[in-house]
Amino acid sequence: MYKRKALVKWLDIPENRRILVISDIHGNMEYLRGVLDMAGFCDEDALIIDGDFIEKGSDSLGVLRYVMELSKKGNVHAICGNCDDWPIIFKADEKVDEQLLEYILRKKRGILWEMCNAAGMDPFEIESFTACKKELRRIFKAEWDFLESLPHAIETENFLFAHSGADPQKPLSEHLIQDFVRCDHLLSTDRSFEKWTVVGHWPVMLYGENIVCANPIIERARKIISIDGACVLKDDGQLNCLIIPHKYSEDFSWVAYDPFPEAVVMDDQKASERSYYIRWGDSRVQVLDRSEEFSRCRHVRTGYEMDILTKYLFSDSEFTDCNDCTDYVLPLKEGDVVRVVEVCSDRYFVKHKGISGWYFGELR
Ligand SMILES: [Mn+2]
Repeated sequence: MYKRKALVKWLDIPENRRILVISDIHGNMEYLRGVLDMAGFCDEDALIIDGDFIEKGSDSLGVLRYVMELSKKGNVHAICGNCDDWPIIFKADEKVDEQLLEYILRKKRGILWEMCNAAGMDPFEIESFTACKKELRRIFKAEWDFLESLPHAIETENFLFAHSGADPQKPLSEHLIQDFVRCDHLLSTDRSFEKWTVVGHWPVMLYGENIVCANPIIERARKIISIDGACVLKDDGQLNCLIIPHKYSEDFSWVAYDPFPEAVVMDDQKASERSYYIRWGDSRVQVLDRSEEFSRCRHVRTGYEMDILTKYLFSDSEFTDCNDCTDYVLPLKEGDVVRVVEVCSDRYFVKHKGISGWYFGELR
């Protein structure tokens, strides 16, 4: 499905314009508006939407239309991610259509689910998705045309923007779509680039073994900037916006949006000496002692023991998967400003400068 030739667009950005880069919005309008606001986005900026702006969240259609609206002014440029490549369904046969309908009914969200509902169709009443998709193609012509027109990478003098990566051994003109949208954990590969390569796709906290950090990772030696803060995907995720002062600058900064309330730390706290981050895909735990608020659990693969919020356990069984979690106790000083993700009876789960962890003191 991704073995087609990719579309690479050369972009002339006027000098002295800021370049803002956001990736993996995943249908979350609140985070998108929030981060644009924080960045002070205006018509004088160039804005790159680095793929995966729809799907997974609850407002794919809203975000798609908002990005389309922004794109009309000529300074906003969206790129196709693996979650935006839906026009491919019009090349699929009836067998695939059946699987698509199953997918829609199972997820109960995403662009197709939302389009069906917006068109007044009850997805559960659909008999043939083959007929349905033809209807959707007709009703949402502008949206489909826009998705179909998206490039898979944008190149400038010093930058390459692509959803997940690129192959430095290959000329850009020979890249397939999969080279740009399906390059998982780029930072774990040995790739390095001549031009700054800005990607999303792989939530940045997944590069951490023991500590959960949602901030962009800038690897100067390899010229890779990885910015996916896992908005929608992780409860404590954030939407990052990379700020490049102008097209020849390497003086990068960023802002991040999440909706968590701010509070001020009242007691000093030392970092825990050890910690672990249990994440999706490797989250099987054995529950050793279950109680109402927290349960003592052993991570099956590593044997690491920690307390996990009982509501983060996916089932009542002794062996279960769980939501992403960590036992890291943050180093904090009185007066530090934190963002409060979870309020518990004797502790808080907070974020401090993008890093998630526990705080056992008082907040004001
Ligand atoms: Mn992706």
